[in-house]
Amino acid sequence: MTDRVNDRSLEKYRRMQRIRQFEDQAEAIHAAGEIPGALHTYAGQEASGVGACMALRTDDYMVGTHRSHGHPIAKGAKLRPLMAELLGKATGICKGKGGSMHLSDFSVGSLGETSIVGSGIPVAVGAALGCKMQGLDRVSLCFFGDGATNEGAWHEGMNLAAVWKLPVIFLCENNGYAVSTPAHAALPVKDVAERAAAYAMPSAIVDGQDVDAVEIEVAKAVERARTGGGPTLVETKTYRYADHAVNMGRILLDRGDEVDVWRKRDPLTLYRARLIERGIDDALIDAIERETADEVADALAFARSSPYPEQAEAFDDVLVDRLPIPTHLAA
Ligand SMILES: Cc1ncc(C[n+]2csc(CCOP(=O)(O)OP(=O)(O)O)c2C)c(N)n1
Ligand SMILES: [Mg+2]
Repeated sequence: MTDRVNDRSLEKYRRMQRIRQFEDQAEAIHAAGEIPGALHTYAGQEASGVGACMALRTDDYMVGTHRSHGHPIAKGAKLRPLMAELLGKATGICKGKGGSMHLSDFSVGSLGETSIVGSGIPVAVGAALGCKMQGLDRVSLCFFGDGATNEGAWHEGMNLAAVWKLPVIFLCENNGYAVSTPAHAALPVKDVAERAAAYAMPSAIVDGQDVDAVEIEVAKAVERARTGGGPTLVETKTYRYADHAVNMGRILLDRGDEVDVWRKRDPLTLYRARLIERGIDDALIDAIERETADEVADALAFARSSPYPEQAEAFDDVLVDRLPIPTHLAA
């Protein structure tokens, strides 16, 4: 195994660790009342986000969902501004105005997340249209859940991207549920991937707990998009460990022993074993885990010590600057 392959594998492990430890920390401080609002964690789904983002270039676009702390981290975003945003601080990536469900980090191509299920799809398709019109070879990857594929905006976006052969990767993270509704109760098809046929779009189903498998499948879709072949729908079969949103009191759903079953195929445990199989030293992997813990602790200390935004800034950056009023309309 060459050093380059090992470096890449370790980077995937590092990004998955970052997400897991960031989420564990976020859940703990949310329980302690340090984070306002709802918090949807991504623990369990790390291989899906990291595998997909490792197949992208930094200047490619990425759009997330309400469950998207992991997506910008997977794309290489720094932790300090993300954690500060969760705490609503002025140093946050959206200056404290976005919070957990509206992280965006343009420095890594992350166009943001949205709490309206399915509303990221037109944004990703629009970004892809922009790339095509400007003759750029950037692609646009859109994450969404199984539930989002029942939204009208999803079907409209799929259709338009297919008709105009736009460079989009539709990445469905099928975790089996939309809040407490099992996917089988809301979808007439067994696999979301089947829906691609309605738009004459290629599709693939991949093990969402296997970071390498996800990267390989998404890389094919990226290549197709970049070379003018149009969009692809990739479905990752994955699982979220926590409730739909954490620390919300009464659990609305009894998942039996399902969580334990999925934990046996934890993406980090699986990948650690694969790295060792490839001859990577245990100590190197342990060091990554320790370094990540330091990074997350540093991000939290930074967030805690940062100021809240000034009241006077409440309307800054929320809308475009006020447009000049045409003279014939001015009083
Ligand atoms: C348009 C819209 N409908 C309903 C909701 C309430 N809601 C928030 S998340 C969610 C479930 C989404 O499920 P899925 O797309 O599978 O994503 P997951 O939470 O499983 O990651 C729903 C119904 C919403 N935020 N927006
Ligand atoms: Mg879901």
